[in-house]
Amino acid sequence: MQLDQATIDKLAAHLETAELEARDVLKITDDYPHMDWEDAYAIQDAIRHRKEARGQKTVGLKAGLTSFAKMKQMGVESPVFGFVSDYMSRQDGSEIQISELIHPKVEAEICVVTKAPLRGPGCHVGSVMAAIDFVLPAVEIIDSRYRDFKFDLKSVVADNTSASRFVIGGRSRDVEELDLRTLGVVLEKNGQIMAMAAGAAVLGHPAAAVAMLANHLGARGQEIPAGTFIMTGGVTEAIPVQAGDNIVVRYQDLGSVSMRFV
Ligand code: 0L1
Ligand code: MG
Repeated sequence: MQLDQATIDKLAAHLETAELEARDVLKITDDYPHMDWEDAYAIQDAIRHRKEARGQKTVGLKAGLTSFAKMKQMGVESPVFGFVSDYMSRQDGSEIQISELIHPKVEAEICVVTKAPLRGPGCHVGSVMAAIDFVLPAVEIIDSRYRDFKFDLKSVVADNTSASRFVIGGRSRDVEELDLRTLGVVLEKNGQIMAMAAGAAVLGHPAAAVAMLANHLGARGQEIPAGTFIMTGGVTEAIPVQAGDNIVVRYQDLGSVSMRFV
């Protein structure tokens, strides 16, 4: 690690305050160019501890930048991992307040809930498939705290991978009933198709994102507990939204998820 605990805590407070006040900031590597991956995840952990200390529950884990479309859109080459909190959750079909956010974008995600713990190293698609309880669709609303979504990977990890809101909808299905690779997804904004993809857009198989997450946590002495909700990452590029926009995402075999931005 390159940063001391006081700096980690200061940067966590800086980024979380930007999130809660819906105010953009410059990427933190501008001031801390030597920070390393451990520092970045330590800042994210400190943000999580701040939320949990206030009584906000961590209700899921997320993989981000797992599709080639998203990597290309953001000019990066590897996935990142974060968490979602209870206050970020919104009901299917609900209104989402734009004034609480900076410059939100929506992502269509295939999500899973586990029924057995997963601990890396060595997790692979097979071990993940055996540990999935059920599959369900969600839309993630990302909202980087960095001005104009301009960041590098360490800055974005520190910023909890732009986590902001999420909407679970549709219907859950047993994983045996689905082919996660060919599962089609169509994202519409105001009735117009904006993007479409299949599950294989996520690292060849959405379960591969969960395996990467388990191996990432394993390297840090942690595991994915049974009963964890995991967002595997946007299947398409992220779509910007503004007040008045209606989003509907249709998932093959999993129903749809919708929301309106106000
Ligand atoms: O969930 C995601 O894919 C977001 C990863 C962070 C980068 C971004 O804000 O696009
Ligand atoms: Mg995402």
